Amino acid sequence: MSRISLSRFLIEQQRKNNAIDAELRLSIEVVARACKAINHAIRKGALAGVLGEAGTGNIQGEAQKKLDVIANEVLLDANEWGGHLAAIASEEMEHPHPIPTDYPKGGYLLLFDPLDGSSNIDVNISVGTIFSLLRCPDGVDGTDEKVFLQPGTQQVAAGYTVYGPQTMLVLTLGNGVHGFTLDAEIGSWILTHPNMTVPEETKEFAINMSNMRHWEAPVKRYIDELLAGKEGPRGKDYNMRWVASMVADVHRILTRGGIFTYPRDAREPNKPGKLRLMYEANPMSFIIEQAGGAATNGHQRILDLQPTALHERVAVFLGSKREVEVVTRYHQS
Ligand code: AHM
Ligand code: MG
Repeated sequence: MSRISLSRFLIEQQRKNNAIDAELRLSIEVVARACKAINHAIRKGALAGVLGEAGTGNIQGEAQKKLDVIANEVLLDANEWGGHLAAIASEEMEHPHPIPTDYPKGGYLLLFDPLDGSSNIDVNISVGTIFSLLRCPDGVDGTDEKVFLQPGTQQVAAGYTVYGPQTMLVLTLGNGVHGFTLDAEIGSWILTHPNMTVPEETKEFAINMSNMRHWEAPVKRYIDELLAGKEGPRGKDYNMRWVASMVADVHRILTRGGIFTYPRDAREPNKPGKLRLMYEANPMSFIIEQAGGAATNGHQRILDLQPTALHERVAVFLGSKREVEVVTRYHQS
C-alpha cells in the first residue's frame, strides 16, 4: 500500500471532506515544516551548541533555553511570509506578532508553545511543539490581543509534535486525531497512526507528586484513592508516570490511556495551575476530546472557557473519560 504523506492527507481532507480550506492547509503544512527544522536542531544538541540557557527570560518570568528561542524564531520565520495568517502568538512573546507589512495577511491566527517541556532538553528527554489555529474575523486587526481570546471550541485545527525516540506529529481538524511519523531520510511526515483514540478506562495517572502538600482537597482525595490501589474505593492498582513534558505525557495517554493532571495549588492562589490555556490546554483538550477523551479544569470543560488574557493559566485534568469524570465530580461535591 502506498504511504500517505501529511500533504496528501491534507489535500484529501480539503477535497473529500471539506474539512479545511487552502489557507488552513498551508498553515498546517508550514507549521509541520518548521517542526522538521526544530527537530533537526534538537537532534544536533551539543554538536550544534544549542543546549543550555539563552540568558533571557520570557513574559512568564521563566528562564529561556537556547532551543526555546531557536524554536520560536524558526516558527516565526516559517509563518510570516505565506499570506495565510493574520497574526501569531507564542508562549515566548508577550504580545501577538504582526505579519510584516511587506507580506499579505490571511484569515487565520496561529498560537504555539514552540518548545514544551524545555526543562528536559539538557537531560535528553522528550520535548514538543504545541499549536492551535483559530479564525481571524474579517476586517479585524490580528495584532489586537483580544481577537485571540476565543474559547477552545473555536479552534479549527490543533496539533503537537513530540521529539522523542521517534518524531511524531499528532493533528486534529475536528474530525478525529491522526498521527504522522517523520521519515527523516526523505523529510516527510507519514500517516502511521490514523484515528487515534483514548481508552475510556485506565490504570495510569500523571501528576507532579512533589506538589501534593499544596493541592486542593478534591485533588488530594482523588490521588489518595488511586494510591490506595485494589484495597481502596477504586478497586484497582494504578501506575504513575510523570515526564514533565506535557506533550510526552499526553502522547502516552493517546497511545495507551491515562489521566494527565496539573491542578491549581495553594502556592499561588491567584494562579490557577501552571499550564497556559491558549496554546497548551486548549489544543491538547481539542485533541483529547477528538480522540474520545475528556478535559476539564475540575469544574468546567476546558474548551468552553472564555479566555481573558493571552497568557492565562488554567488547571488541567485530561485523558480517559472515566477518570476525568471522577476528579471533576470531586470538585463539584
Ligand atoms: P514549559 O512550556 O515552560 O516547558 O512548561 C510546561 C511544562 C509541561 O510540559 C509539563 O507538564 C510541566 O511544565 C511540568 O512542570 P513541573 O516541572 O512543575 O513538573
Ligand atoms: Mg509549555
